Amino acid sequence: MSDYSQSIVLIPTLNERENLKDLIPSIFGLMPEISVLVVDDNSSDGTRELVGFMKTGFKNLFLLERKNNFGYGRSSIDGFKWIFERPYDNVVTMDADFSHNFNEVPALLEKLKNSDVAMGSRYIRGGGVKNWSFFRRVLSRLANLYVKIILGLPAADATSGFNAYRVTSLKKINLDKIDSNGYAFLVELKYRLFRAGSKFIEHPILFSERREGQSKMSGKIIWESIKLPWKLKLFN
Ligand SMILES: Nc1nc2c(ncn2[C@@H]2O[C@H](COP(=O)(O)OP(=O)(O)O)[C@@H](O)[C@H]2O)c(=O)[nH]1
Ligand SMILES: [Mg+2]
Repeated sequence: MSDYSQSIVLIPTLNERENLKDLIPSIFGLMPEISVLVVDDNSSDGTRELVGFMKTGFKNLFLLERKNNFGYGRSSIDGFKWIFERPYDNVVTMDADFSHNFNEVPALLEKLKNSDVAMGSRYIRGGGVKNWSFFRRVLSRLANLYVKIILGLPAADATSGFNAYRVTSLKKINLDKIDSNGYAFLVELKYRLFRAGSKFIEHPILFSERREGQSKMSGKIIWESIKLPWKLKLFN
């Protein structure tokens, strides 16, 4: 049995009550010693109230309530900073909507023993995508091809958000320099980690369409991803 007490799962949320009510007990059911940090951006569906209520039953469940400057990337950064102040060695980032299979968290943490960043990847052997719309499949493939050509990152799936990081490697980069927020945030974070000398490993994951609620994907998020690789290449 692995010891998960030094590991924490970071879940950014925006209106994910219906998913979290099943996801949180599932994570603790699989890894009772692990911690979970939900970073919520003013959800209006009772996500915070649910987590507040569940905290009474799960002593390693934490809630970071953000008040302004909303976004996936900024929530992740605030979550990392919260984690830096506490005695954790490993962070796993995942979505709340069951697109990322919590059963893979132990495998990602296992791979982190031989790396600094273990990336969940849909686009290596054994990985894949299930029940996703044609539009989202094409968009995801194009985004990865585009990033690969411009930045040359050693990652088949640079926009994946299901990853394990060593806290020491995250501490080496200046998180305050990152200002991208959607998918671009994931690319920028990996790029900066790579440039700081982090060792990457990929782990195959099967990504599936969200269970409940709505995607927050938008034209603004896509546009930001188109600009980002050039910004990183030309100005960093
Ligand atoms: N804190 C926070 N979380 C967000 C925000 N936008 C999306 N999320 C969360 O990030 C994860 C992925 O978002 P999702 O809408 O599923 O994007 P998709 O999978 O690309 O369609 C989910 O857990 C969302 O609740 C945001 O602005 N703030
Ligand atoms: Mg999703």
